[in-house]
Amino acid sequence: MHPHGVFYDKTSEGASYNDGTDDSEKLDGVVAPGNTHKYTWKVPSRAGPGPNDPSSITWMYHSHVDSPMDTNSGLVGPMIVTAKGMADSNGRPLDVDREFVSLFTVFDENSSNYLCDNLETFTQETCDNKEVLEDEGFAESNLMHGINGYLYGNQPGLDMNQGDKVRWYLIGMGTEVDLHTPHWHGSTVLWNNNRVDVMELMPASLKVVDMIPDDIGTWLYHCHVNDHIMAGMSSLFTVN
Ligand SMILES: [Cu+2]
Repeated sequence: MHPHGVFYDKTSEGASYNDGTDDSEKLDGVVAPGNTHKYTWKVPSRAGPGPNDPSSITWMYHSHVDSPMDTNSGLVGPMIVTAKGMADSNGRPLDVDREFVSLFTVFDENSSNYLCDNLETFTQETCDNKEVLEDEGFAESNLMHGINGYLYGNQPGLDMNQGDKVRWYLIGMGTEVDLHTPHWHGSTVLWNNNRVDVMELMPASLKVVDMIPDDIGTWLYHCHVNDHIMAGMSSLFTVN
């Protein structure tokens, strides 16, 4: 498990590469099934919000054994840091009513550790059938254009009240197709004191925007890249 942004020493970096340290002793980069490893990640002020940031920001963590394959298997998550003096006892920013994390990525399930398991569980095929694996239509069907892994408006829980202070933590991941432009209908957001209703995300980008929804209703929240619109990269949020 490799974290972004926080402070760690070599035994808590969570990445195995030729850095001159002894992986057989530190064991942080590859933790085998059934084994455990304790990571220590410190949060000095340089891991918290910067001068132009709001009261909290997001980092992320992900498996770094085979980073593309592991993140396409879902081994990726957010990590929110709130400025000193701005957090409640749970670490949440005091000046915000609602927080939402959105991961924009095209999960490539062709590159997932679970491809063969999924084939065997949900179809009559197995990975022994190379014709299936090489079929263009099958490969395309495994590109899941999602927000938090949800496609075509199926993401639950994006509910808020009119006038709430809503914070959106945006995370991009993926490869060269993963240029995403999250767009909110019915509201605008502030990013870095700029007024926008569309943001720009590249792989491993981390951005925070604040919204005060004023327009009651259920609204589209989607990536504005044409190919991604057609492939279902959309959710709904509701302002009560
Ligand atoms: Cu997109």
